Amino acid sequence: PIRKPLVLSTWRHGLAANEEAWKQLKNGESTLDAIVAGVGVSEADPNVASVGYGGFPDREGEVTLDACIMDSNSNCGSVSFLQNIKHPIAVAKKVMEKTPHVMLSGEGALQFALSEGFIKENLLTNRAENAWKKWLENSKYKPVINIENHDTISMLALDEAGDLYGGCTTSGAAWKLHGRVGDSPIIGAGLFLDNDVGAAAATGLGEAVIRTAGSAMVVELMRQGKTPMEACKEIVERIYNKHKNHKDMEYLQVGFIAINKVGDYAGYSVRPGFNYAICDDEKGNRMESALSKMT
Ligand code: SD4
Repeated sequence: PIRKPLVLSTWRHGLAANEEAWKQLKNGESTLDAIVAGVGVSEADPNVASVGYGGFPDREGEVTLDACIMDSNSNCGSVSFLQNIKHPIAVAKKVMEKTPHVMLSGEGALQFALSEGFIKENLLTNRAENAWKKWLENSKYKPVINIENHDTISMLALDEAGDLYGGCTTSGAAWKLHGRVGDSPIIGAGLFLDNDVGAAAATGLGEAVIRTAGSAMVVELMRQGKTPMEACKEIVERIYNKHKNHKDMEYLQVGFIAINKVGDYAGYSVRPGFNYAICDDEKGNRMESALSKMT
């Protein structure tokens, strides 16, 4: 039997995101709206330091946001380098639905959001500002594994109709250069799905995911018959091999989640410490730990 509906989200804050998405699905909302509302919980949570409100800023002290969304017809929308808007995932959905484009960036993305009725807000919390000031004392860009390059919320859903949807949203790597865009708003890198095959999403050091077209590759391996676990593992191993002599290796962490059309799912990461939240009818909403390449 096909395990559906099924909602999978990265990291522990994925639990609250799944819970909201699940509620929306059971209320008969569209799967796309369920994803927007689900990851929107993390975006609005000041304690989640790498998504939306409360996200750690770049080295200039600016919170800049990346997000994207994709539906079962391969429609997609994305925003990158967006500032002062609490729910970039909702803006990404509008880009998909209301413009002839896939991606809007920076000031243009902000103007579009404002024209759609979004409100400009300060997203830098005292906690994030204090963390930034502390970072300024040494000002080294060396992300702390599983902390400063994690917390992106990526959510994948297989709905009652058997269709796949996905979204992800992040404030990106803490202390990045102003203007830096990660993998999360890039369709094929931070998120990809093909409704004939499966869906995949990434978290971790975006540079490494972009270099390897991570999520698109995971989906392509599933097309070739690999299970979500086999596909995630192979791409994580590829990323590890490509980076083992790379300057980024010192702080490299990447994790993928993936689901296929029958509701098999998996998570796999370069280093230990990655986990994800999974919600289905059989066992409810719970955390599972990903296997990893390194120990
Ligand atoms: C980025 N991939 O901007 C994001 C950060 C992240 O979990 O995933 N955090 O590189």
